[in-house]
Amino acid sequence: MTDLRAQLRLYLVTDTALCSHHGLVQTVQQAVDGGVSFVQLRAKDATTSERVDMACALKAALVGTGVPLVINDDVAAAVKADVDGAHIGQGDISPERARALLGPDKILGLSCETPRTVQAADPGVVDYLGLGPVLGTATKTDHATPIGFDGLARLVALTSSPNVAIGGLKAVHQAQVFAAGADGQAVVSAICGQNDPKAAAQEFNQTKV
Ligand code: TZP
Ligand code: MG
Repeated sequence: MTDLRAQLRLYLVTDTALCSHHGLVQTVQQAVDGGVSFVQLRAKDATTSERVDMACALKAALVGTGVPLVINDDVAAAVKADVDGAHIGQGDISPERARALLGPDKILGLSCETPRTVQAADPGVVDYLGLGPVLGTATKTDHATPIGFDGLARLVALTSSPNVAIGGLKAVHQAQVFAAGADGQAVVSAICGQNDPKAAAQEFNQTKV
């Protein structure tokens, strides 16, 4: 059985503008070569049909890597593209509805920013939690107040679900992320916005500390 906690170790979230330098597929391919272990297609301004096209291209590029691909916000696109799953936020469709659409075997991730939302997440419905934002970030302009590494540790302590920290994280933060007890680190600009996405991914020494 695949170990989701291990797959969450270095989680890449794509950003259409930041990936434009090398192109989406090349950026992701290079990042996976550098050690990225999970990919989320996040294309905020795209239509469902555009997301399906992007996801199909990414899915083809990821064949044989064992790296899961999920789509942010758009469960319909995830179903249509038949990727590994979807990631939703508190303002998206409910986890129960997302699970019903995805079926039992796909991966469902849920963003949680507060103790209340972490405690409300049903491990029978949701496979993993995205926790944050840990630090401030320019990548997501409407993010909630950063929780810091102490806040991250408090959220991690409230859940037995696999989880990944997100928000303003760079390779230099890896020790603090793992010290807080998170299973992994989700990044956008630390990899997508870099000239060499493979080298940027390699900077994340993937030894759990
Ligand atoms: N959700 C919370 S913060 C964030 C998302 C998608 C953006 C993180 O971007 P970066 O560039 O890794 O700080
Ligand atoms: Mg969302």
